[in-house]
Amino acid sequence: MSFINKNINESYNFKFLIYFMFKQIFTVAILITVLMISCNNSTNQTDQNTINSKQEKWWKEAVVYQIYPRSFMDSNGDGVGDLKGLTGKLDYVKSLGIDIIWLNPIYSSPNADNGYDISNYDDIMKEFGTMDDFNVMLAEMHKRGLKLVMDLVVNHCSDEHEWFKQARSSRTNPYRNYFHWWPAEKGKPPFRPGSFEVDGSGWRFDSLTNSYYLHYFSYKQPDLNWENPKVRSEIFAMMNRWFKKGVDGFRMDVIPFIAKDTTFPVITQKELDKKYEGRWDVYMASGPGLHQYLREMNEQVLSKYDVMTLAEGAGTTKSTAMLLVDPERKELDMSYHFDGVSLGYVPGYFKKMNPNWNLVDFKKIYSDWDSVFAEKGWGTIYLGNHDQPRMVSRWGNDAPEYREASSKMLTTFLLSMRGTPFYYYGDELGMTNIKFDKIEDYRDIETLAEYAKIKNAGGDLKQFIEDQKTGGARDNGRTPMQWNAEANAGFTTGIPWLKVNENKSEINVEAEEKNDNSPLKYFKKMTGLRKDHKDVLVYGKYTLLDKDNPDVYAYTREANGKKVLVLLSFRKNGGSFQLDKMQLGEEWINNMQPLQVKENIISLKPYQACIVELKN
Ligand code: TEU
Ligand code: CA
Repeated sequence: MSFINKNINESYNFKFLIYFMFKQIFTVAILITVLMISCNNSTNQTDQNTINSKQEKWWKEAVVYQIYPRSFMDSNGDGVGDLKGLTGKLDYVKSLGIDIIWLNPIYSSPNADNGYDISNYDDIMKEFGTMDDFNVMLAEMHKRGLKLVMDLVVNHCSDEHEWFKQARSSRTNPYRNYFHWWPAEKGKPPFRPGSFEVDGSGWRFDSLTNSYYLHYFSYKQPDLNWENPKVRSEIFAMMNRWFKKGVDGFRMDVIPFIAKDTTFPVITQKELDKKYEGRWDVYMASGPGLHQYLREMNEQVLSKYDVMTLAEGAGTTKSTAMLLVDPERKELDMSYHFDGVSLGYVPGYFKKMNPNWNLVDFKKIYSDWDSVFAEKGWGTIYLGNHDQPRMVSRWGNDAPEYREASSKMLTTFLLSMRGTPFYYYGDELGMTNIKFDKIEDYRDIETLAEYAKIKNAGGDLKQFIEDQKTGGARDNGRTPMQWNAEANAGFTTGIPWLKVNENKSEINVEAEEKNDNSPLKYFKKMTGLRKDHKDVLVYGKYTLLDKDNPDVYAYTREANGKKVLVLLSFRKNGGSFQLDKMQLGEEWINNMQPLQVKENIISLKPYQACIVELKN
């Protein structure tokens, strides 16, 4: 019995031992598994976090092509570009390798400021066509996989908009409060600048109701009162209507200007200098309501669609830009700054460009802005648009021997930086400033107003005309697209609304399609490269190298163990770059082969640009 018992006991003990061992192993295994899962989870969590903050989005990977519709293609010979004309050119646009078209305003407008003065947000400008033309155009874009971003101009409308006609009719009209008024019995309103006005004032006296109204731009562009909830809901409803039609986003004109201090305090120059670096655009914008308005907009409109939004960042700075685009704040997606395009102006003159602008400062601006969005948010990059002269004339060199090289170099820059590139129509051809010799050739309200100001002050008008040739005159960037070498560059059979550049005989789509070395072909290569290497060229980390080099802009982009060196000569004397321990690998692109390397020094030819892989 005992034996049996013993046996039983022993066998019991043995079984227990086995059971115990298994249990231990099992527990340890479970513990390890649990630990592993939790570890894994936490790495997943961090990965998730970094992915979240750098979340991939179609609008981050896109190249945006900006079209100034007035100047792209005229279909009916009235000298003004139109929607039908544009629709007919969509195969060309698609062939560029771009993804999104941003169209300047095409809504009904009396055109005091070429569509930035809207008289009806729900209709198409007569000169541009009809709503049917719009529907066809949008369908044709979508058919080709192109998205459409419209311009949203809601800081102001036109004085010919029904809202303003009503508002000005009497002080008790229900629309009165859609705008900002200053009753004349209170005396003159405190100074606010009005761009595009010869007297420089942002207030205009309206005798009908013995009041002044506010207009940050011309008197034909009265500012809307965003403090009025009715204004906000009208605008949100209008945006919803356009999104329901299928548009893919909005570029928001001077959006920080919608919120301002409407007690209109007097500000001294000293205060302006001290608190706002002397910048009116900062002082007049980004008022307390701004982020509330944008969050409402996001909630009531933007969050309902997969769309892209871009703040034209007038009045924002590096420290306030993130407030607009931090994804967690649920406002907008991207913004664009003016620091880059404001560089090099001679103080005290209207957009007079210093020909010896400083490349070191240029690099610092773009590098600092890259770091603003390094962890979250997303930036943009551009060198030209409808408010700027042509990029090759301003930042490159439009002399015949350097024009092609320097425009390719600038294209390399724009398409190899982090941030969504905004590329202006015609820059792919290397189109240049038109450099008008007489004021009669200009059409732009801004240039005409500045000219009149100088004339009234008895200033140097000749000098002004000279300065506008390289500096800022906006019409330099608005001349008709150069399709071929024929009369009016194939843009119109009539008289173009703005003169066509004489250099159309060499600089045009037809000629550049035939030439494998043209800026046009180069642009297509660059859009392809950005797509093929989106990990590095879109999302990759950016690092500035050799920051004090006065001639060369050098940086690396890297991701997932891959790293490239971007070298850009911004000067007609070329420039050099010290490789140190860097080992060059495969060349991705080069606007002027070969790359000269001797004893670890790369010598760049004038305006040479290349992207080359680094082995270490
Ligand atoms: O421009 C905004 C702006 O800040 C302008 O003052 C711009 O800096 C100016 O054109 C530079 O000379 C936007 C539009 O892009 C512009 O075309 C409009 O004229 C303006 O708003 C008013 O809507
Ligand atoms: Ca037309």
